[in-house]
Amino acid sequence: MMRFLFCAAFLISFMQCLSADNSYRFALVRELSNSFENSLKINPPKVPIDIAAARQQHAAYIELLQHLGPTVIVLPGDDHHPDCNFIEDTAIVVGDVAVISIMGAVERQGEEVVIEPALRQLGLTEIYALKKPATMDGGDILYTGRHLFVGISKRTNLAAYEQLKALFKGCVEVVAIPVTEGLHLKSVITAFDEKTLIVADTNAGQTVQKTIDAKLGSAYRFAAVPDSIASNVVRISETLIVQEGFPASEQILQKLCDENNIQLVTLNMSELIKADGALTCGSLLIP
Ligand code: CIR
Repeated sequence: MMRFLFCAAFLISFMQCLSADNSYRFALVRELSNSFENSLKINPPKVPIDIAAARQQHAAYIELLQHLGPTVIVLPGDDHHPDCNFIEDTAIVVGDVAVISIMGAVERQGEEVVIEPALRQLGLTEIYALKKPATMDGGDILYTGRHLFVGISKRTNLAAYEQLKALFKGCVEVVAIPVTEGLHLKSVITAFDEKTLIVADTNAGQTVQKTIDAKLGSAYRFAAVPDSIASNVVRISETLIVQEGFPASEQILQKLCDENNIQLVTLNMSELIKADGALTCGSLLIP
């Protein structure tokens, strides 16, 4: 039985404060739906999605995660939910605590049903459910190890922020960040490490960076990349996964990796990008 957030703050206050290292025990992923071509899209792609290529790219992503250490659990796809492979949006896992989303797009609501039992099977016991009127997509939640940023976007609302703030009180500072353009907070910013964020050098990215600086002083260093899509990276242990095909951004990220002894690996996700998917959205990483 999942706990609802209104009674959760008391329970969680017994937990130890949360720390982030970049290793993960598990990665939950989900097969592409047979209806993936009907996935939600901000703009229709100029060239339609090549479904066979999308499947190959998705498979390569899963193979890379396996190679980097986490045990990967592949949940079956759901033909009623064309976006189901974007599993990041269905929940967040911070330390030992999971929160199941009420996703901001009604078309996607229901994808989360299989997530709670899957997390339980992996041994998680602190699993909470957001309560209406909150809506949240995991793509709006960025945990840096020091702060939990909550993008307030078309998909994630202030009620979700308030509930997360109550849940994590005393464990981690929860910070609201307005997202003025694009889909999610993590469409323009992700973490390289606890102190360094990778941000898109675009209006939306600069606005987010200014908000973080205004709220937290100089708590973070920023590495700005010219391509929005390249600001969404996945860091697992000593490896950084970045999008293939964005050389100017890759050069900046390669330098950052070299300075920190991190291996950079590229993945071509062109067909998933057409459905507004980035790199983080394909997995739910469990520390
Ligand atoms: C959607 O619009 O919900 C999907 N087509 C894309 C979701 C991408 N999710 C993410 O980056 N976290």
